[in-house]
Amino acid sequence: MAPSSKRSSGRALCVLSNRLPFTVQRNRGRLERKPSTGGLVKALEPALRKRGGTWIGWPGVELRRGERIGSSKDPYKVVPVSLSETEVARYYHGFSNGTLWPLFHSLPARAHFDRRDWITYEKVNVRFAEAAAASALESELVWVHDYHLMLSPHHLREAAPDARLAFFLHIPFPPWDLFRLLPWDRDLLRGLLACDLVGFHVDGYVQNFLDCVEKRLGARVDRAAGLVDYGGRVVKAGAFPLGIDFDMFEESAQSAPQPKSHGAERVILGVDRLDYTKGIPQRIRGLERLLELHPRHRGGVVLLQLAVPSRSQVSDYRDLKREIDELVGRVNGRFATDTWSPIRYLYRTVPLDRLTAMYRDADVALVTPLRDGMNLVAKEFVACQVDDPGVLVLSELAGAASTMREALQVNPYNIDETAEAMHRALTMDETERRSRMGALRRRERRDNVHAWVSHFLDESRADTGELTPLTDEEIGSWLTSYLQSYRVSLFLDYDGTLTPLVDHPSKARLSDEIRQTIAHLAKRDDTEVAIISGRALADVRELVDLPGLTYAGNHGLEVEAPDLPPFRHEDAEHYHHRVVELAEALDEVCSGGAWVEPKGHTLTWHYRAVRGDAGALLEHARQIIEGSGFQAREAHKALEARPPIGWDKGRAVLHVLRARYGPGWPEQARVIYVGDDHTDEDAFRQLAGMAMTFRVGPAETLTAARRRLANVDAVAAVLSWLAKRPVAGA
Ligand code: ADQ
Repeated sequence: MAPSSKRSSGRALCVLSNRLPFTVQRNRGRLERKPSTGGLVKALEPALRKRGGTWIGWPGVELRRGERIGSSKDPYKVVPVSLSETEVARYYHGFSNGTLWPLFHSLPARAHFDRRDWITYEKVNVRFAEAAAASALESELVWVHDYHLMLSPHHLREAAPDARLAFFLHIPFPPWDLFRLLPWDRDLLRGLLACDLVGFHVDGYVQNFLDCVEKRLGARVDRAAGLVDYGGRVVKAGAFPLGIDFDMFEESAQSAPQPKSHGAERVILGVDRLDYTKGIPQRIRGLERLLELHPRHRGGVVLLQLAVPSRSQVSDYRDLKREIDELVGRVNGRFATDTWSPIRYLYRTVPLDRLTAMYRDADVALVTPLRDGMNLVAKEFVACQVDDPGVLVLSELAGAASTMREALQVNPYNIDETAEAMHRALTMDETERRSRMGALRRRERRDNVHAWVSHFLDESRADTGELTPLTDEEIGSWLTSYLQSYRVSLFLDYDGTLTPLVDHPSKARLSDEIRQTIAHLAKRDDTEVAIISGRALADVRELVDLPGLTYAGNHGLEVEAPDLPPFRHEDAEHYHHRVVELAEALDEVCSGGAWVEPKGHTLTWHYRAVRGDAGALLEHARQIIEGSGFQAREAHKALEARPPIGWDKGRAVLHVLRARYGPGWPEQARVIYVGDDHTDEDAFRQLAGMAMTFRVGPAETLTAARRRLANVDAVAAVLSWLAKRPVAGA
């Protein structure tokens, strides 16, 4: 996608979600819309209608060429993203529901990891981003929803660098030890960090996310403020607990038909999608235990369990259905009498007025998921408690538990505890029921879904804020235990690391502060400093102009160090004259500001000054370089032509370390490498596990470095910390 940078100041909203606000079905060749009843759609729709905008999503059917589903009567634009059957299988059932759903719900044994699912997931995410790119420029905000679309923000950011992007995750964000199981964990984090604002239901998920960002990407985070410094761009992460349309549920419960007769049975209600995260089998066992522990409830209590059919194409879900059928049969078989059976199980969707009547008339709601992002059923039950109040038994592993404190909270895996909570709920006196339910209702009425939308949109408009500047204490927390009292061997790239990137290499000058710090470091007996650059050695030596340093030029093909014999890679010599020929051949791509910098054994073709799309020119230059027998490597707005001799900055660093300290160098010195470029990635990879590596600057590319530093100022702070550290062995 070609980048564009204009941003609209209008108030239009662009929503991206897996599903559109309605499902399309093909009925005798004609497309028909069925509105979605989900609470989220009900909340987002008015916001979109008010502000105008676009909703982008999968319509639920594969559209044929030229088929349209938008209508001129739509209050906002509807953009369908059509998916083929295979794409639905791999992106939706495969990666979204077969990998992310179980893993994010802390059930890793159920997650499968299939590279083909991943590839399709990425492809579909790119397609969503492409569909949104045009609207992004006209919108005040692009709001991406849920785990199906975690990569889209990254692709959107590339297409519309100045767009305001936000994401909300409706399921839990898992702790680092689970998240790291995912082979593509870094890609997902990078996807989300392309946003300005990333929202979760509760603070626990925010902290898990920040933990993963820090540990996996080495980005700086401010946990208290919920900020991430991702290569100099600040991203805000926050908790926005979702609410429901309280008034709608309350009114429906008030007007729903009253039961014909109030039976003698007390009702414990369960309402769920049929999903293994919802803990339905555990709940049935809980009821069985209740009847064992407290026989007085036999004949007097019934568990009414509603289950909406869900994802029935997936075998795990079919197995679950079978398991529940068998359990219901077993428990009913064990306790039923001529006139009573303990479980009534309905496997279907029920219309709203029946659902709200059931909520209203239930004595106890049993909401015991094994893990749940939020859980709206708990909130809907509370909103419908308009008469004699019942009691909510709630899993402490649902996001809802963090605010619904007055519920009776249980660990859903603890069957005895669940049984005792049911008993307590069934025997609770009215005064206690009223005070618990009163508090729950007041909170849900106030923190309803409309408040949630406003809160999220307000936050997306607010200034993201800044992280506090890097402190010595923070740098110390990264380096002290690694360095101990070893000597330090420090390798520093030049352009973009020690100096900001500028429009011409000749303008990249060291600041006095950094020069003095490096000079100071070089004078220490326990520190060796090397400057390792893609520039010619003589060039970089002249620019830094400090004694006592090691200089490596041409990505390490030539090295000069105060204590070592000079090094020239022997095969590189053969390429000297060929560089001159290549420079001439590249003449034809030196137009519109592009130019060639011959550097002895290597050469750089720069295109920073080319206006507009340089894609075709870049491709042509690459062909010339590769056609001349050189390797072409991307650098910042440049292509590097290097001899194909298997030598890079990583190998050069290892050469220096071995030459200086011998093969046992890891026992002699601690290595720190700081760089900002693709060419530094070679060193990050070679040194993995044997050095502290820092990647400087904008973060859209993934890195093998251990940590990120935002800019040259952050590098200066690290150098200054190193210069001030106590002398080794003192
Ligand atoms: P879900 O996993 O779908 O949502 P939940 O929040 O409980 O879970 O919502 C289920 C919805 O389905 C409720 O609105 C409920 O009324 C409805 N429903 C269930 N059974 C029904 C039946 N038999 N008939 C009719 N309606 C029925 C995901 C996350 C949650 C998060 C929501 C919103 O998994 O944790 O709360 O998104 O962010």
